Amino acid sequence: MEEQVSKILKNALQEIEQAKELKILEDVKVKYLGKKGELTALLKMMGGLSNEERPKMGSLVNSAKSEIEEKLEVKEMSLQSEELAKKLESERIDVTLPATKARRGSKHPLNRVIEEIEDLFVSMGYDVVSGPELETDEYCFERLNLPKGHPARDMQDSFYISPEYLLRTQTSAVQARTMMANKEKTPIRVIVPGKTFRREDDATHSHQFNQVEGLVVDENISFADLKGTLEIFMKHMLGENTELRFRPSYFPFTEPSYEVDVSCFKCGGKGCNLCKQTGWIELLGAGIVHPNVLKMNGYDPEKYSGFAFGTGLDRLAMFKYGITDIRLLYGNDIRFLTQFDRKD
Ligand code: 2NM
Repeated sequence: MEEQVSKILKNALQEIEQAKELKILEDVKVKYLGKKGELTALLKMMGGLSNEERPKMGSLVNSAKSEIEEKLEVKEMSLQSEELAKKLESERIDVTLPATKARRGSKHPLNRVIEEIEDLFVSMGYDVVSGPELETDEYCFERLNLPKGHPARDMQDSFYISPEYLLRTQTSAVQARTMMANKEKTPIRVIVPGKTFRREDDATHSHQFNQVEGLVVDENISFADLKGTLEIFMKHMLGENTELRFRPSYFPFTEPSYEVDVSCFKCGGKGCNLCKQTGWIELLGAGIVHPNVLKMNGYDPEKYSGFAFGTGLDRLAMFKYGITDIRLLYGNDIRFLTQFDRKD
């Protein structure tokens, strides 16, 4: 029986030593120490031994048992840490790998220009106002001193929805609305950026385009205020060296009226292909608000005067960024749009 114990012990220790996985180690444990295990069987046989033999064999079997238990525990711990290390290795994440690139959108050149203009005028105390794109004949024409029969109201040039409603041909309708809505008839300083619509479509004209118009109404407003304001505006947009030239013109809502040219920012006024050798580029319309317009919108022309101006944002953006075809602004071509994704 002694031999049997040492044989079992030897086998058990060897199998424990060779176990490569926790599962196999568990099988070994059951094989020797389980209810039907080999060592357990020996313990059960103790009853049949003589009184002299029993203590000796008992201590022999028990010490074999504790040696096996001890080795099992040591092996179990080493297998556990081995398996954990393997798991950690296989599930490792390399935090230094480059991340999937987030695709950032870019600001449309028209919006860049609009925001730049808004920031400038807000800094001078103006409000930014918007209004409906579908306008009434009353606000688009009547209140702007374009009575029925005026050639600018021609069906050929505008998108009429009904005899009364049309897509606005200029944002001035919003200025009329601003004057009418101001019940106290206090001074006004507004700019109105927005979409406008006309029945034309070629390389330099789109049926839809963007405008910004400005209106100031106060006491003692003069041409000097208009001139200074437009100078600040254009120098800010196109560079400090920009010069302005006012040419007499005609608009029904202003008197006197002007076409305003800026010195060519490509050649500095010497003459080039951009300014068609003239040194000047026509960019704005402007004037002193017609007394009829003030009167029709509730302002007393004896007390108040005002100036107004308007410019095409598409044209301004094209000059500022050197864009040669207006249709690029509305084509949604990502190769075009991403070129403006940087500080100027
Ligand atoms: C322009 C040119 C000249 C203009 C006039 C008005 C209003 F409402 F006061 F009558 N708003 N905008 C105006 C004047 C617009 O655009 C080329």
